[in-house]
Amino acid sequence: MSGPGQFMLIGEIEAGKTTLINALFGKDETARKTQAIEYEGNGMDTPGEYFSHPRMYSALLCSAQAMSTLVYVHPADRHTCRLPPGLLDVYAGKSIIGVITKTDLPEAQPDAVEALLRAHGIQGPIYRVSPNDPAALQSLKAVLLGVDATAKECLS
Ligand SMILES: Nc1nc2c(ncn2[C@@H]2O[C@H](COP(=O)(O)OP(=O)(O)OP(=O)(O)O)[C@@H](O)[C@H]2O)c(=O)[nH]1
Ligand SMILES: [Mg+2]
Repeated sequence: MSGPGQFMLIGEIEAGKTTLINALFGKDETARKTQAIEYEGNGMDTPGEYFSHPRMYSALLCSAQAMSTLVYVHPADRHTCRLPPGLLDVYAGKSIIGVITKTDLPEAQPDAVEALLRAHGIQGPIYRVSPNDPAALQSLKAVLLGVDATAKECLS
């Protein structure tokens, strides 16, 4: 079966990774702190510590090996980025995209954050999401989950 492939969410603690994966898969639950790698469909959620603590990079990169898409998740109200140059480019042939979360917050500055992500080497598409923007989520779903998932949702 050909599909969209596996994707992995990467980003700082409280970036909004679990909230995002829950929204992508229609899980109506409040995100709890992620303690270990968790799988949902073709997606992988990682604890922010794997990204924020350099000693955990090996775990992050080991898990990234089998993924076809690496999704760097960053909140719209955070103006620093700890993405080390080249961390996500260790493997050739992966799709690397950015997602800016929390665009609903009053202090959100998605344009500035997008520029920040570009400056840190994210060259692929950058999506902006928030809980009150279902259309934006739908576009991301099409990319990460593929059209089949969208069709399934329409039937339910
Ligand atoms: N306003 C707003 N809050 C959000 C959004 N996404 C996440 N949050 C909140 O941000 C906090 C952290 O969200 P999580 O999804 O747990 O973040 P995480 O990246 O999974 O964090 P770790 O598991 O610690 O790595 C929670 O209180 C969420 O409710 C968003 O788009 N808008
Ligand atoms: Mg989490």
